[in-house]
Amino acid sequence: VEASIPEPQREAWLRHQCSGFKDKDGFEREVVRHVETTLARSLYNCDESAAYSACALAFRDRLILEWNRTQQRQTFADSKRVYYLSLEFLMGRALDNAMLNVGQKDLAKAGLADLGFRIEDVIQQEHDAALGNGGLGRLAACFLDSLASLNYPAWGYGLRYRYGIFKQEIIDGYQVEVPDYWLDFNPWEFPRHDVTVDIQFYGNVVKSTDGSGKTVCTWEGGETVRAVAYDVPIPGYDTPTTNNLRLWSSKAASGEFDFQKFNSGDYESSVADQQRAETISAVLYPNDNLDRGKELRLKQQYFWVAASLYDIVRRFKKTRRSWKEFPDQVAIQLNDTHPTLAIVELQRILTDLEGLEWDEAWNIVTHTFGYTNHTVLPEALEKWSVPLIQHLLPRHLQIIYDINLFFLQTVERKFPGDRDLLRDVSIIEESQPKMIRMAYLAIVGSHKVNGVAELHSDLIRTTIFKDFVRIFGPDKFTNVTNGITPRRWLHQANPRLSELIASKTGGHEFLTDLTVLNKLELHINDKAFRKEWADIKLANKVRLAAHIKTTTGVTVNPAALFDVQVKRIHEYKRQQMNIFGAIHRYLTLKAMSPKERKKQLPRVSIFGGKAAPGYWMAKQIIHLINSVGAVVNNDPEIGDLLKVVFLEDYNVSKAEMIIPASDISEHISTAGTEASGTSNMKFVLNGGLIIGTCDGANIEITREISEQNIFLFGHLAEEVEELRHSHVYGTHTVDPELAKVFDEIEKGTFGSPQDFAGMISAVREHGDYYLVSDDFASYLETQGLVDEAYRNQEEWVSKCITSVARMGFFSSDRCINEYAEEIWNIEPLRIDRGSEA
Ligand code: F55
Repeated sequence: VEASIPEPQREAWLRHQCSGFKDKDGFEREVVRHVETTLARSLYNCDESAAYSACALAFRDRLILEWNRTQQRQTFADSKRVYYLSLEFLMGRALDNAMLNVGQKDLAKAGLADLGFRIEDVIQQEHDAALGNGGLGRLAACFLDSLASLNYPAWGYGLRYRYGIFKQEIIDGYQVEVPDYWLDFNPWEFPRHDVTVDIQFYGNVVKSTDGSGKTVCTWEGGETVRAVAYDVPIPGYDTPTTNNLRLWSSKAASGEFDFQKFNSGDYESSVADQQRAETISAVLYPNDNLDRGKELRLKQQYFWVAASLYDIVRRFKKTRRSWKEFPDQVAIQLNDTHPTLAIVELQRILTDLEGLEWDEAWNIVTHTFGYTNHTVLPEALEKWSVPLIQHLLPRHLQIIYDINLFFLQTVERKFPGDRDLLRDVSIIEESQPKMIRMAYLAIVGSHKVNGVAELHSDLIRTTIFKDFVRIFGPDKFTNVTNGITPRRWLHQANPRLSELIASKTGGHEFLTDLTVLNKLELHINDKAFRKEWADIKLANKVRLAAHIKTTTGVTVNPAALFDVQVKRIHEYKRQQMNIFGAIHRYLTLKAMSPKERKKQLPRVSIFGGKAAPGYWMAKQIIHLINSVGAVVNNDPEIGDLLKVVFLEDYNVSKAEMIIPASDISEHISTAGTEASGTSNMKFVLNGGLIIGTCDGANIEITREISEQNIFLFGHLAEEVEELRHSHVYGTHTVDPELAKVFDEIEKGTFGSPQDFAGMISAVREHGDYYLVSDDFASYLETQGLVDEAYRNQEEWVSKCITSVARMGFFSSDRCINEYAEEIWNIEPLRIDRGSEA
């Protein structure tokens, strides 16, 4: 490639190649240059927001150079790439991460100080990129960080939503949703107006015969929407590798609006066409673990999948290899079933457009895809109605029927005459209307299916997908336990702890090999170290206390035990049990004599999380938390002994502040319902302990850190089904301590009891599906153990240090290496440092 450029031109290019800044002076020069030219401001009107913009642009310039080099090198090496398809990437802020990953935060801190700014304030100016709901979207973001940090050739593909997850405001104790318009100034994305794909919808299928007598299907008519690529650089930590996240934005295929219609006076319909096109990438659906089957959501899925596959196939074609080599060059991972149409779309490209035979095409397809399942909750398993797919994607429906036909034929050959089995595993559910079971389609079209924690992977093998294990054999189903990136969730979120750990483990190696943390155990008896550890936790709590004060007006005592539950609000995650527990604590304190009360341990009960806008029960839970807070926080008899606060608008950047300030965090889902959980890992890594059920990754955390260091309670997954049955058939009474809590709510202590009647009747009248009553006694007892343990601060700090030392397993680097070896079959590709470094 290089040899084809004439020497004099090459020389001129190389001579003028920009190299980004090299030192503090160079950084300051770049910041000032961006303030004065790019932003058209000056020393006299450079506020923190302008300082952020200029600083981001200076780092962006640096990233671009390494990004370009990475992409050139990966193309030249022609090695296998992995494509991570996810409808959600919950990235959070980029600047701090970019500064740390390229290793120049200290330099930037000093440079900004010279210019009159505090780096913390500058970082805070950035708006979170919040293109996700919760764990699934954040996992995708951690994976991108690990893929780049481990030098894997990898691309993410997603949608460029104009509105990410809504901003949550709490008004009079209720959640109010406000649109999250985040694109006003986004220096981290690069529009690629030359990279577009036209995507077809609706229309009909025409059958014809080609010269050789073969039937050919063509998808004709309908409407077209244009996908435009926006690229986001993903820097690896301590490596020049900078991967690409490509997000698609929708617009009218005819350009701004249809000029023919416009000129002929049909203004309204030309504008309507444009708006309909732009609607596709307008907004992220705010449901987590719930499928609602809306047409626009299906359009989003196909739009994104078709554009991504076109792009991947286009890149493959440039290598001029034969189709059968496709799976040697391309691995595609499906983040849940949301991108499952990719399987159908690739089969369509290979057969209808490229003329391959069905079997050859299908062989390529199944060797390309891997599918990750994130839930066993029935309401979260995607199904699309056959009439809807027929209408929107008529050719895809035919292909799905063919995939199903051939699949059921292999089942019939393996298990002759088993009609029940055929019905149970059919991709088409014979309901009214018929539904397409997307998880089944994803399994049939992939070579590997994985769950996200051991218990979860066992559960999918033995329950929802058990028939497929019989059909395909056990090797197709595997486990890859989730992980988190220690760069963001330790180094960035908790810089002081990161430095302390570095000082005890011989540098920052733990950030690229988290198992190095085990060296901390050698220092467990070092007094000064333990003191420093405790001081850092206290400082993090002081910072959170200040945030609580400014955002809620509530004063909390940083010496109190901080008890945190921050995650999406969902009945299965059981925030209702937590707040019932807090009410119980309040009643217990109220019943005590002042003397007895004095002996109690002060606690701050901290909640945060968004409810899906249409999830009425989740909103009721938020309202109850705020109503309890309003009473408890103003009760002079209680004082510091109990505070209950709900933190508004929980997001990634708030998580970075809240998690390091936790003493105990709650991961209390009904056993068998939380696939993994990842915040559990973040809390322990930041020196907090957890109270939790035997669910998801809590079990593996226990295995690693030992039972001594975690507060487990509640029934086990294998007991859940029987307990639920016992509720329905009558013998069930509410736990007496929980009954007292319900009585108090019904007395009106926390406001109008009607407001909370739904939450109570879910337990008392509607079968207590999530086993709140069954686990309540065990929960209270274990909370008592937490109080007791916290009183012994020396022991407590030991538990925290020991736990952190044993968390090495939960790095997303370990997790990505497992995917790379077991599922993708890809190797790292090192990028040389540019001449300047
Ligand atoms: C979003 C949209 C739909 Cl239609 C379905 C699910 C979701 C979603 O947000 N799911 C989600 O966040 N799942 C979580 O994935 C995490 C990463 O694997 C797990 O840790 C967590 O247990 C699981 O609930």
